[in-house]
Amino acid sequence: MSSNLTLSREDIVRLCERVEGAQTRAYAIPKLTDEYPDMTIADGYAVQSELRRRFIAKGHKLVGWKAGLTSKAKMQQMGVSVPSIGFLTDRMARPESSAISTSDLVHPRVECEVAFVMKETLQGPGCTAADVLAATDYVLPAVEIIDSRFSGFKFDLASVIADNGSSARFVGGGRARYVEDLDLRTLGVVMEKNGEIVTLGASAAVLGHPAEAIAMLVNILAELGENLPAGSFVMSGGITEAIPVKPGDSIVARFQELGSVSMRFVE
Ligand code: OOG
Ligand code: MG
Repeated sequence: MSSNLTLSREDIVRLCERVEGAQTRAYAIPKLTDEYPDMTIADGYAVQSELRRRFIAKGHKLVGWKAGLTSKAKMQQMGVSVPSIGFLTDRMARPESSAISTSDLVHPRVECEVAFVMKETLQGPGCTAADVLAATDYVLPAVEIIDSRFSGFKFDLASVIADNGSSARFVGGGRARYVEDLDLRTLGVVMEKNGEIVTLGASAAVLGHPAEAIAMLVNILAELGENLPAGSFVMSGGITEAIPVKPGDSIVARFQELGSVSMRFVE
């Protein structure tokens, strides 16, 4: 990845500070490519890695990773064509059935995902879906609350990656299951907002099989010089499009075989 870097070290630090400000103080910023039109995906990951280092230096704990833009619905919604990854910290986790504040978010949206908890460390390149399934302790249903910090949802892949894939909050819940007891390609999911179905899908929407998305994530991590440690919590990517939420909304995501995950949003 480093071969396609166009940003200097000073630019990377500058953009990291810009993204960190938008994330921690919840304000929208223009997409980074307005100022750096030649920004590459490698540049995006350089900014994201700098952000990860800063959060860890401030005491945030890395709990796992997420794959993003792994379904056609999401790629179309976001106008991009390649998947991406982002990191997850303990500060982003919220308990099931809790009230989630929106005052510290910019444009919150919710999406249904299958989450994996790993029992063995995985190292790319060359990681396959079979390797992922063999290294998985269990899977559980999750809702990711993404929050693009870019104004007017105008962005491109390099900017989204620098913004850590819009990662903001996540909620795991439902019923944990062993992968050998499920067919992960055919799980139906339904998302309800305030009691009405707002979107639905099937887990095959994620690269044909959610384990494929985790394999892709492990192979991107290898390019960043990282592995996927045992014990990691990993989200495999939105199965459905992301649905906007505001204070007063309540969300229930119902997953076939995995139970449901719920939360409500407050000021
Ligand atoms: C990028 C985040 C993508 C997913 O699951 O596809 C993502 C965005 O839509 O802002 O988390
Ligand atoms: Mg997601």
